[in-house]
Amino acid sequence: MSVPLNRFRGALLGALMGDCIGALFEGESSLSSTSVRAVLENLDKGGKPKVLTYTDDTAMTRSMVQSFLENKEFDAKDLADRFTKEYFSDPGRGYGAGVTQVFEKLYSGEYSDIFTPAKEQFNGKGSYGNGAAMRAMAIPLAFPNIADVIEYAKTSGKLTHASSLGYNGAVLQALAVHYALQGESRDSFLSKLLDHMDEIEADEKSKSDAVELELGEFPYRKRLEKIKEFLDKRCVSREDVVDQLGNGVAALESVPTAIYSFLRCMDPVEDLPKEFNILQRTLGYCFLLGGDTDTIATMAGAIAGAYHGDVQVPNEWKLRSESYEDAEKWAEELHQMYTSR
Ligand code: 8NA
Ligand code: MG
Ligand code: MG
Ligand code: MG
Repeated sequence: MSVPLNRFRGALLGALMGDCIGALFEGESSLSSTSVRAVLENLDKGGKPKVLTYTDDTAMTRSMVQSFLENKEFDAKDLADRFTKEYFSDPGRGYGAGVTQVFEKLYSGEYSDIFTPAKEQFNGKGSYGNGAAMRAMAIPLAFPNIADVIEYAKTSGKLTHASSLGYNGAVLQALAVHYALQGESRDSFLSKLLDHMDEIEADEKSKSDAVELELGEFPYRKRLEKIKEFLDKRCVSREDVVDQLGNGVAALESVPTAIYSFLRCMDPVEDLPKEFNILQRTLGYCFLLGGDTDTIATMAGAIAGAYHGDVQVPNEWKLRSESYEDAEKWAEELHQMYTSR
């Protein structure tokens, strides 16, 4: 399957802009559309751009990309080493409150199994945060085979997120980027994700983790069904989206929201400038939802960028995103690697 280079550039730049710009709004519970518009319009003003720094989302994605490009294959030990090294060289990127303990344990050298520190998180329950999902986009850009995408998303997720809610969120995000790269139509995109989650959430651990958290079985599939229901309605308020899909740091509260934002924003959105293209609209919509804006926007930006390509990347937004040159260079290298497989 040949995928054009512009989709790789779109995915990496979409994710980067979502993180860098989204970090300006992160943690705000109720954002007025006027204040979001004011910030976004300011980005377009030109002049000497103030660079917006990326956060943990991009820092971890960068480690994934560099590992794949250097090793030309998936290597979990190398990923664990890179995450740890990156965290200790630049700890101020806004990492989740729990995950830093994983890096400290890996750094200590006292663990012979690289997956054990993640298993010890949250009294042995493992993290269900969105930290595994926020970086998972790197996998479908390096590995075209769907079975590889699923396996590597799960395994790389388990390095930090041992709860199935955490790593299954990473699998879902990786699959969404995979199908967006293929340019799958809106309906078949969602039904493919539903079919996958039906299988992925059927194992005993997925079932018992979800039940223990009082979510019932197949929590991701249920949210994808809610997305379908929302898309079939003419008008769904952002309050309902936040209420039913979420906007929080849990993977279940953010990965489906990112997928919905991508699909929803193929149609016009009120409260955003009419001249916005679909990628800008998708990112803007994620910001308007509030909550974990950088992470939801980085995930939606990866999916929308993979789908629409870099023609929709606004230059002013790109120029303000830290290290966008790396994203452009890596897009070419990943594209070459992907195409040669
Ligand atoms: P994590 O593994 O520490 O999980 C994130 C948070 O989720 C934890 O700190 C807990 O509050 C909660 N959590 C996860 N699992 C459990 C559990 N089993 N029981 C109870 N609570 C749980 O880190 P992560 O890598 O998943 O975090 C990613 C998020 O952190 C991203 O949104 C990222 O942007 C960053 N973040 C930073 C800030 C900030 O202001 N610096 C704010 C929010 C999020
Ligand atoms: Mg972040
Ligand atoms: Mg942050
Ligand atoms: Mg975040």
